[in-house]
Amino acid sequence: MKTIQKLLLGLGAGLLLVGCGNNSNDNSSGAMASSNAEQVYVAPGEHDEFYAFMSGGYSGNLTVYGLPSGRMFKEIPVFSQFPTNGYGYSEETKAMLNTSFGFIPWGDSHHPDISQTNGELDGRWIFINENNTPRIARISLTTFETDEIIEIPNSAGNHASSYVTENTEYVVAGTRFAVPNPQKDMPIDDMKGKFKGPLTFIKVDQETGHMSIDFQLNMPGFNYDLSHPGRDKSHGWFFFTSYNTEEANSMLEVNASQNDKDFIAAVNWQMIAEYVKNGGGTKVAGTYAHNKFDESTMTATTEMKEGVISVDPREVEGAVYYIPVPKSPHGVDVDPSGQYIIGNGKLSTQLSVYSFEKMMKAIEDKDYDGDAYGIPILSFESVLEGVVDSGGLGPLHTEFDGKGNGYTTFFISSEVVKWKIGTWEVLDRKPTYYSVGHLMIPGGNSRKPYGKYMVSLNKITKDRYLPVGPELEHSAQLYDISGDKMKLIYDFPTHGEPHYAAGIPADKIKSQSKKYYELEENNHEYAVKNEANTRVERNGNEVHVYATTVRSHFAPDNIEGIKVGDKVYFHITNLEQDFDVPHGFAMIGANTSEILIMPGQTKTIVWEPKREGVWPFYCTDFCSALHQEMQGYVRVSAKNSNTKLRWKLDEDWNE
Ligand code: RUQ
Ligand code: CUA
Repeated sequence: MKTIQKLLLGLGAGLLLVGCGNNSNDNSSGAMASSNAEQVYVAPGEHDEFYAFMSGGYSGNLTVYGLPSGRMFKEIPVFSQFPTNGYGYSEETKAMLNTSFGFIPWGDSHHPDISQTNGELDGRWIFINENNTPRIARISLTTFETDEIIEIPNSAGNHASSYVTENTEYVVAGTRFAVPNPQKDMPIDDMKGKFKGPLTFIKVDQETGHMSIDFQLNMPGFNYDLSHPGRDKSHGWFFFTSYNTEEANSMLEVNASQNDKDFIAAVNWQMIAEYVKNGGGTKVAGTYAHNKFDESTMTATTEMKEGVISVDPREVEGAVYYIPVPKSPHGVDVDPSGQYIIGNGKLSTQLSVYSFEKMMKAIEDKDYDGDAYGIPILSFESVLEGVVDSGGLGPLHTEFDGKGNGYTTFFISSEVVKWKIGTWEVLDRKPTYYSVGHLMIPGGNSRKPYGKYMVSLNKITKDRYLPVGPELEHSAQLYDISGDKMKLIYDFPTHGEPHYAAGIPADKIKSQSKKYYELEENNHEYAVKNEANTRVERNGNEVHVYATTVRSHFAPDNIEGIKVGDKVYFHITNLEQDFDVPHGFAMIGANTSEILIMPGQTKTIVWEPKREGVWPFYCTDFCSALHQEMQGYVRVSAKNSNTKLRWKLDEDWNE
C-alpha cells in the first residue's frame, strides 16, 4: 500500500473518532449557558444584528439567516426550481434556468460574495456560483431575488468562484476540472498537457449589475479549486489555488498527491484586462446562456451567446506566476490589508503565509524556480513570509476579524484556530462539531471585516440535533470572537450544504429592502391593473386569462368555454399595494406549478385541462379572514363542443 493511502485511511479513522459522540462542549451548561443564551437571544419583535447569506450547496439556492439568532428568514431560489414561490416553474422565471445544455432544474451552489466598493461591503448585490453546470448568479439585495445568471463556457466544476474584486469590477470563475478547451472527443489518458484550466473574468456593469464575460485565461490543465482577490495594495491581482498539478486523470486521492508542492496562481487581471481592451487575445468558441430577469416586465429572457476572448497566459508577460504551495491546497485567502496571502496543503498542519511585497520583489528579481508550461514559478522561500504552526490537521479556509487575527478551519482535527497576523503565533483553538469546512466572519472577505461573530459551517452533524433518519441538515456554530478567546455560543442547522456564506451588518441593507412592487411600474406583457380590464382571450387552442387578485377574490372567478386540449395561461396580477400581502394560485391538475404572486406583481402558470368538468382553483396563501372564500371555477367542455367563451365576477357574464 502506498504511504499516501495509509495516511488517508488514517485520517479517515481519525475523523470517525472525532465524530463519535464527542459532547464535551466547554460551555454547554450551567451559568455559562445562560449567558450564551442571552448573547444569541433576539427578543420577540427585535431584529438581528447581521444578515448571513448561506450557500445552499446541493439545494442550488441561497438561504438568508439572522445573526446571532440563527433564524432562517428566506430561501432565495437561484439555480433550482423552487416550489414555494414557483421560481423556475412560472412562465416568467423558467428562462433563468436555461443553459447551453438545455433547461436545468437543479444546481449546486457554493460561494456567495457580496458586492464591494473600495474594498467594503456595499450591499448592492450578492453573487453565487453554480459548480456543476458552470454559472454565476447575481441576486439583488433590494428584492432578494435572482436577477441574472450567466453561464461560463469552456469550464467544468465552477468552484474557484464567485469572488469579486474590491470595486466589483469583476466577478471571477475558475474551472475545478481541467478539460479539453475547446471541448472535443479525445482519449482521457492523453489529458496531460492537453487539457486546460480556464479562469474566467466577468465584468460587472456598475449601474445595472449586468455581467459580461471579458476574457478567459487559458491556464495549464491543473484543477483550480478556490480563489480570492487581492485588495488594497494587492488590488489588481487575483489568487487561485490549484491541485492535481500531476494532471492525473484517475484515482486522484492518490495520484494527485504525488508532487510535494502544487501552486497558487497569481494573476494580474488589470494587466490582462488592459491587454484585452487593446485588442489582445483570441476569440474562441464557447456557447453560453445569459439569462436576465427584467424587474419592469417581471420576465426573464435567455440570450444564447457564442464565443469568448481567450488569453494564453504566456502572451502577457509579467501577468501570471505560480507560487509553490504545500501539496493539495484548498482555500487561498487574503488578509484585509492585502499584504498576506494564505495557502495551505490540505494534508498539512502548517499554514503558509506569503507576502505580496515579497512576491513583487521576486517577480522583479526574476527569482524563479523553473516554470510550468512557460509560466514562471516563483521561488517558495523568497515569497514565503511566515508559517503558522497550527497543530491542527486538514486546514481549509481562513477569515479575518479586522483586528489583526486570522481564523483557520481544520477539517480533520475539527477545529478553528485563531492566529496572529505578523507573529504567526497560535492564540486560541476551539473544537467544532463536526469537521468544519468554511467559516464566515461578516465582511471577512473585504478590507473591513466586522469581527464580532464567526460562524463555522460544519460538514458533519451526527448527534447535534434530534435524529431525523439518515439524512441530516448541516450544522452551523456561532462563536463570539469579540474577546481574546473564541466562545462557542450557539448551534443551528442550515439548509443544504453551506459551502461558504457572506455576512453583512443588517443596517447596511435592511432599509433598502423592497416592500412591494409598484403596480404603476408593472410592465408585464399580460398585466391588468384593475378588475374592469380582466378578460379571457382565445387564440386557437391557446387561452389567455388576464386575471387579478385582491383580498379576497379573483377576477374573473368563473370561466366557461375552455376545452379539453386547450393550453390555458393564467396571468395573475396581484393588485395589492401593501407590504407582505401575497396571493397564491393553484389550479387542480396543473402540471407546471402553483405560484405565489407578490403585491403589484404578475405571474403566469399554464394549465392543460385533461378532462371535461367544472374544475376549481383557489388562493394558496392565507391572505385574509375570508381566504377560504378566495376561489373560482373553470368549466371545461369537450374538445369539439361549442360552449361559449365567457367569464364573470359576481353577476354578469362577459364575453
Ligand atoms: S468548498 S469546505 Cu468552498 Cu465548495 Cu471548501
Ligand atoms: Cu388570497 Cu388567500
